[in-house]
Amino acid sequence: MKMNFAGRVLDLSHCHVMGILNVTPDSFSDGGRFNNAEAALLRARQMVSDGAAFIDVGGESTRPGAAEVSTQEELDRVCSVVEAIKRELDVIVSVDTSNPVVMQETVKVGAGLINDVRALQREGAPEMAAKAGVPVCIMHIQGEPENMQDSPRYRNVRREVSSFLTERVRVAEAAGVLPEHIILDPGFGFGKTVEHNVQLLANLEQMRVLGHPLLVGISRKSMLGAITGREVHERLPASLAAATISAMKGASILRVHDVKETVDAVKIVTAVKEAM
Ligand code: 7PJ
Repeated sequence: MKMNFAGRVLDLSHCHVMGILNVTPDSFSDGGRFNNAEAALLRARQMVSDGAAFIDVGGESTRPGAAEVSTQEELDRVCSVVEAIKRELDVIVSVDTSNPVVMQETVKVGAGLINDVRALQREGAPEMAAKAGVPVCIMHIQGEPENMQDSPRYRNVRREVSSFLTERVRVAEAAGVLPEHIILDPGFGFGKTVEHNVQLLANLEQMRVLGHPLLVGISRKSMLGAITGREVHERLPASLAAATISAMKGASILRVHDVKETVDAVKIVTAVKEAM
């Protein structure tokens, strides 16, 4: 299961770690400390030396209730950082965006993966993802980031997440996205209660029947806080447990804040899986 990320080929039958690099002024778990290119590069360098295969650069906060950001603002936050990372580091740069203009401009400067938490639902996004010619992560979301946690509701969360993703894959492919460029993500915390999230994690292996590699983003999320009673900066053990479960159940990419620790957990999973 190999995938080509703008020239860098990765075997997604093994699990890889994606480090989160927020370049928003208000990112909740790194406090927006990395909002200039130099500081962002410093953080990226550390994550690469800790073993990250991807750096996910995000210029739009998608936490519940966050304000919308203009195209120009998002471009200003993200482009120079993507460019700087590509110039200096040997890593795949992923860009966390739903904006087709940001997709286009960041791929031009070297981004190798489009990570869209809105599953290419914005006008022109499927066509732009196709034109960009790089892999794309399609994530499940119920509602919009602004209102998604108001009252998440499902009759059968597993079935509804799967059918949403199947439909978005159909739309992406109809616009010209290659099937071998599609990664899927159940979207932990995006329009889901704690119970919904636990259901999805418990049955993650079932999502592999959709036939695409899986990406999981669960690091420090509120469901882990709800279960353990821990504040966001005390969620490393819970995050590692969730990462380990995800990797055991077949996730190909783990999107995390704590790269070094997660890389160790993944090494254990990979060794155990090879002996199974
Ligand atoms: C995710 C993401 C996720 C993907 C965020 C946070 C919220 N992208 N971007 N999957 N979450 N693909 O990190 O807590 O779960 S932002």
